[in-house]
Amino acid sequence: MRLYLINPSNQLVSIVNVKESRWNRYRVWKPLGLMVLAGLTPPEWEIVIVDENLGVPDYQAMPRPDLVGITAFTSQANRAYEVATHFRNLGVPVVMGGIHATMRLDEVMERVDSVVTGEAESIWPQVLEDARHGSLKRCYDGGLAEINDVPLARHDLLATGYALGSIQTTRGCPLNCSFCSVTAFNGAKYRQRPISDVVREFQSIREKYVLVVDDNLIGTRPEHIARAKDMFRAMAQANLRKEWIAQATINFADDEELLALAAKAGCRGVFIGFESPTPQGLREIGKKFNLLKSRDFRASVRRIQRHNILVAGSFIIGLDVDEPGIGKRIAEVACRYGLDNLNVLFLTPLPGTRLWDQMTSQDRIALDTFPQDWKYYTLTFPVARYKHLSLDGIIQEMISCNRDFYSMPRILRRVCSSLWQSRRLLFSLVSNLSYRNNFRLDCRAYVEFKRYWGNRHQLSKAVMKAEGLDFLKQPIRG
Ligand code: B12
Ligand code: SF4
Repeated sequence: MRLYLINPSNQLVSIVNVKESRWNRYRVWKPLGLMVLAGLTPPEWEIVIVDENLGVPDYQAMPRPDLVGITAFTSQANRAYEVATHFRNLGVPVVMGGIHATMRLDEVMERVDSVVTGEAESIWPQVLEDARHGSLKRCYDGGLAEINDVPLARHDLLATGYALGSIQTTRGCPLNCSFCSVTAFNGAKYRQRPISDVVREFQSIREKYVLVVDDNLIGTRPEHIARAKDMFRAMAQANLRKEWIAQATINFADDEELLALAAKAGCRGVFIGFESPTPQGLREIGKKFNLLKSRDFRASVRRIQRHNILVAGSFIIGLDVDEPGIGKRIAEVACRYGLDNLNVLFLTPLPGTRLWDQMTSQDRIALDTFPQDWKYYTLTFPVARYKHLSLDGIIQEMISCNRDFYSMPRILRRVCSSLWQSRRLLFSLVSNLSYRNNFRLDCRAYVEFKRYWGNRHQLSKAVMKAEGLDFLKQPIRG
């Protein structure tokens, strides 16, 4: 039995576009969900994982599979449906799973043979068994997995072509920020994998550099942090010789012992969501956590960096509190905090989030012809109507923010400061140049996006006028 597991591409996502920018080789993450599925698959299946981010293969020339499994984030849904159609036309059954399938079950069911919602650990062997007997059900629900049942991912199946390996050590996040799908998909309960599994899986990764994909590496409560420390101790003791980066919340900075252990275990960088430069913004998205104890962000960032760990920060543009000038303000704050990298995204309503419900009820989703418009749900395009910012306005804010933060003099200053403070010079240089280059690609993409948006707007205005419904929509500025 032959199984293809496919990660569809979205050419509009500049960070996975390796052909456009060689720096992206250091930013393409492996499709870990498919490697975990492969780990759950019995040996009688011959498995091929296709990651279209590394190039779209000639499917016609490949041997006919018995089953195709497709994963997709929302931004990959369009391409997922194209791939599904290709195989279904050949009579090959197609199963789709992952976050988009879970949040848009009806849409996905119309386009594939079978859908798996939720985490797959408890259900995938059953799906394969049914496929073998030609009796696939239309829908399966995996719910939330027992964390001890998460298998070791099959790193051997994607052994070449990547600069970085990846691993997951925890699932879920209790914080439930309004724009984020993690709590809706992986649950509010923070689940930690057995430390021995994590160490064994690290040992099976060939790459020296690894991305820990956890949404919240250390969790929020004392017992989570105690377990994170134990995990770091075990990693150091196993002498893994890996260097890794991870995502964490700002409380990572609050415990010197934790930082020292993380650095000893190979932590070289953390990606932290700061989200908004104002307390009002943080309250709007429900990230009250960042406001605790009247936190000094500059001091927190510095504490992390003292352990030779780089800090990349993420912010959002387009909150209801954001007014013209927000782009420059974010760049200024990011420099003041001393961030090594800045990643700014447009506020984007993703299906399944509280923000989605709110924007839908307020009729503020501007690109809402689905599934076609999903390709723009990459967080790098403004797909909604923003309170104080027009389409042109919000794009200009993004450009001015990136232009400020990634100007060559500022990059040089940051790289020199990493050298001076003995942080990772090469990491700092590569990541800054990569972000600068993606900013250039994104600027090109905005031109095309505005054309697409303009056509869509004209069309919908004409249809509504013809139907006498134009009073229903608020005017879209821009
Ligand atoms: C790593 C990661 C990335 C990597 C991608 C790596 C890759 N190729 O997979 C990078 C950095 C490139 C990335 C990019 C983006 N990401 Co991202 N990313 C993640 C992150 C942190 C972890 C994903 C992961 O590896 N999880 C571990 C694996 C084991 O879990 P899993 O993939 O969910 O798989 C399980 C189930 O879903 C299921 N399953 C999955 N696929 C399939 C397929 C079949 C057939 C079956 C049966 C089951 C099944 O089984 C698996 C085992 O239980 C998630 C957050 C999260 N917790 O999921 C966000 C997340 C998926 N990303 C998100 C977003 C928005 C993006 C971007 C659009 C924007 C951005 N800049 O971040 C881009 C777009 C990428 C694109 N190509 O279009 C959102 C997606 C929301 C949505 N509705 O789509 C998430 C949920 C984060 C969030 N804050 O909401 N991301
Ligand atoms: S943004 Fe981060 S902290 Fe907030 S819910 Fe998502 S994973 Fe948790």
